[in-house]
Amino acid sequence: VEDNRVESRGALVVLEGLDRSGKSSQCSRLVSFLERQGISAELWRFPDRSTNVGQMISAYLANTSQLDDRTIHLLFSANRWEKRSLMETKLTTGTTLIVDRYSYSGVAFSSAKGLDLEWCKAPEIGLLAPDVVIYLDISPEKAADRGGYGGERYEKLEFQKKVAESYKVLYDASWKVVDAFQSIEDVEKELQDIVLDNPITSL
Ligand code: DGP
Ligand code: NA
Ligand code: NA
Repeated sequence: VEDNRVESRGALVVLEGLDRSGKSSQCSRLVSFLERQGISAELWRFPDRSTNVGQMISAYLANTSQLDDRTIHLLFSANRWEKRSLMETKLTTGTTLIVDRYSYSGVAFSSAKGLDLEWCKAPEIGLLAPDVVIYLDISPEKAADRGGYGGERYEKLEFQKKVAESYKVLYDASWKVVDAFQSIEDVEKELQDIVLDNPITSL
């Protein structure tokens, strides 16, 4: 049997949302689903704590190091930049990337601290543009009720409220918004439909 599939690039699919919106588990479910469909897919996440820059970010989030707001902003951005070329290689060789947080987190979390929005966006310019942005929508109160805030720096209701406001400012009509307060299975199904509806990952 001849394999007639055209060698095509993968899609860059980004999931965004508040802490405890369910992003991480939905990202892994989505990758498994795509693999079952015969689509080459990988789960990526930012911050990628495995690099030297990522370890600085991790220490900052754990409150074991203190950094100036602009300094940590640029480190988060650098963490995406250091992965850019590998990301591009994966996409051009046909692997779809499901990415748990990206530039929107960078801008939403830092502007929630009061940093200027345009200043926050600047270091993100030139990173690869997502094909699909999915926002897992949950109110800060409901996310907090889920429990399991791990005690990292940003995992506090008052701050998450500000992040939610920042995401509203960043929102644009191309985003797919999914109600993250549904059952895990319902969210999962919506994500599958969104990704299969995209021209790059459609079968
Ligand atoms: P996570 O590993 O997805 O739980 O992310 C760790 C925390 O860091 C989480 O509270 C979200 C936040 N975060 C993720 N990306 C960025 C970023 O680029 N900038 C800032 N300031 N915070 C970020
Ligand atoms: Na977190
Ligand atoms: Na992340």
